[in-house]
Amino acid sequence: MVEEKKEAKKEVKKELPISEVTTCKSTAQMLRKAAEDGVETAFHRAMEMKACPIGADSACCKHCAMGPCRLSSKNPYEKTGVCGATIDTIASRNFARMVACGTASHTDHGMTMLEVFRGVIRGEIPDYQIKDEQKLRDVAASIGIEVEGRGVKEVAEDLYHELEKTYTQVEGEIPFTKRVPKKTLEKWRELGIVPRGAMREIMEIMHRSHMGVDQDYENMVKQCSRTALADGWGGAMVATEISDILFGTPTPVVAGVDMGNLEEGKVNIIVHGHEPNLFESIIASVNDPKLLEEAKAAGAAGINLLGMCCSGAEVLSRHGVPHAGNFMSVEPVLITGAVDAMAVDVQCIQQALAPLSKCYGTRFFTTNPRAKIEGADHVEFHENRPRECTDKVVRMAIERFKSRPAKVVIPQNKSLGVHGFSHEYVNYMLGGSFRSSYVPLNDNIINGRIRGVAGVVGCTNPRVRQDYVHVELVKELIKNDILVVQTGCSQIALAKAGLMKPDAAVLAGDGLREVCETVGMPPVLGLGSCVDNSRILIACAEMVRTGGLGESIADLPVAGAAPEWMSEKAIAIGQYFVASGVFTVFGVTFPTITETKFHKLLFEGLEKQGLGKWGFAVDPYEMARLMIDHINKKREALGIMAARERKLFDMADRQKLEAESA
Ligand code: XCC
Repeated sequence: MVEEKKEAKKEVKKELPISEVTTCKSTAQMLRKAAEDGVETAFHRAMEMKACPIGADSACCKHCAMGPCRLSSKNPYEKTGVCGATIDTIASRNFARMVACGTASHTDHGMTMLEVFRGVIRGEIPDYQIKDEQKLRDVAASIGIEVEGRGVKEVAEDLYHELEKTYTQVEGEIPFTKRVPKKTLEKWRELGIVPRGAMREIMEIMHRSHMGVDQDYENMVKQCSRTALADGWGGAMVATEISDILFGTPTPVVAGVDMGNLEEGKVNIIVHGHEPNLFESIIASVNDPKLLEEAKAAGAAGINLLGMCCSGAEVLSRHGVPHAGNFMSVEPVLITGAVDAMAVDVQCIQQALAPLSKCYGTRFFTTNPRAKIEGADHVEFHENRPRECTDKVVRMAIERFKSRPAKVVIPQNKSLGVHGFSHEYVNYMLGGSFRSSYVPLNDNIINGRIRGVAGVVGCTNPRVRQDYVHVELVKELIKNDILVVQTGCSQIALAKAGLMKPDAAVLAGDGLREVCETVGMPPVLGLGSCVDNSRILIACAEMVRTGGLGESIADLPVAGAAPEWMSEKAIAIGQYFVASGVFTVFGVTFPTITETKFHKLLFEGLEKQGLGKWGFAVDPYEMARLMIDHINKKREALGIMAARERKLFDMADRQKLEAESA
């Protein structure tokens, strides 16, 4: 092994208790191989590095050089920072910066999509086209743009200008607030939390969290909501809608998930990150006859393209491209030795991937000018000539295939499931093509077959057993007749567990099972990547608009969870769901101290203001109980609890009726 490869290896001190850190069979197998190969992963680093307890409670402040100041988690009001900042100021300021960073990540991603859209409609980017004209018209009409009798270009140009306001507008309300249910929007206006434009809100939150500015935690939380809403109903929603317009709105597709999708005899290429542009171009590259010929000449049976994390979840939904695993499986997949190249763009790319890929001779490429990694090869991706980058990645992968330096071990686990449930398809699926609507969903919630709907989303995290909380929580929810919608790494956890198949309906309660069997859908619906959480917001708005379940999102019998979260983006997502009116439960840890006023505002006060609220539980069954209790509480308030208790009309009822009428 060459010198630099040796450097990438670290001495692994303690033995990793593999069955305690993951329930993913492929990841476990690769962690055993890691021990043989003498390489380390985030699981090892998390075991060796205890999380900082003061940071975990958000009881430290490093916003100026009079500190950093540390307060006591046990006695949070005992002292203040040097400037006098209380625990509520410090924790709310830290929280605000997490929201700002998460929002910035999604909105910057959305802005890239919007720039590509502009380039496409102005003829500057010939490699992409508008694939879904109907979606273009629907999105435009939803924000008041005239579409009748107008050409695609005209509508697209107006849509571009309108959506640009999501970012640049300094006064007024961002465009997608037109999709928000009236009562929810009125509440936001009353509280002063309607976002003006993402750049303004992020700028303001950064200003307000500077030393000596906003030192009232309630005021700070308002700006957290305003900023987060500029993510969910702003940047993230733009990213989803523009991706659908350019690359096609997902419809259900059967696809495989897990490391068993790697193929030893083919050139294996993985794309990992978040922006679909790179992935769409690499799909074109791997299907290029010339490159396929080059792969064949190198002795390969073909080129095998897989996704990981969110860009993987997005193309899994949109095109049925196989998915190799979620966030905590990215290092383990390199340990297979089967990955010839990995191309990454932005977000959730662990720095450790660069040295680890060297250990296995995998060609590792960064592609985005925003996200370079020391030690990685940078092949810049330009939207107006995307194939320059992606053809090169494919060629480098073929080179590596020719002389694979490491032994290849591919875990033989592969789970087929149905993915790609956009909110448009849910509409069609439940209502049928002639009466597509959310009426059947609302009816089934009102009559109690479906108790409610839960969004289970988000990351995996080496501080908890990988996939375990996601899978157990979702099983418990569907058992209790709660329809589950999913995005991101959580969706991949459930896909590996086999719950994305229609026959998983046997695990659901009687009511949900009946609906799933009638429609032929799984009880767990995968919607795509993290920005596609915006599909859940739109579905909630549709449920309100359809009627019978209250007047605002806060009235709906719904709940959300990110059971194994780790990123600041997850906090932004959680805050926009809470501000939209949804009870949202997080696991792992939560950056507050329970006894503080700031904590009480997030976990109780916001609901009293008419919004949603935060919840916290580590145990999946406790988490499910919190969500079910909340959904029951909402059913009670809507006066539909009795319907749920009523016995459903079954075969015995029919026989009785027939006997009576005979
Ligand atoms: Fe996964 Fe999006 Fe979380 Fe990253 S943040 S770990 S869901 S890849 Ni969305």
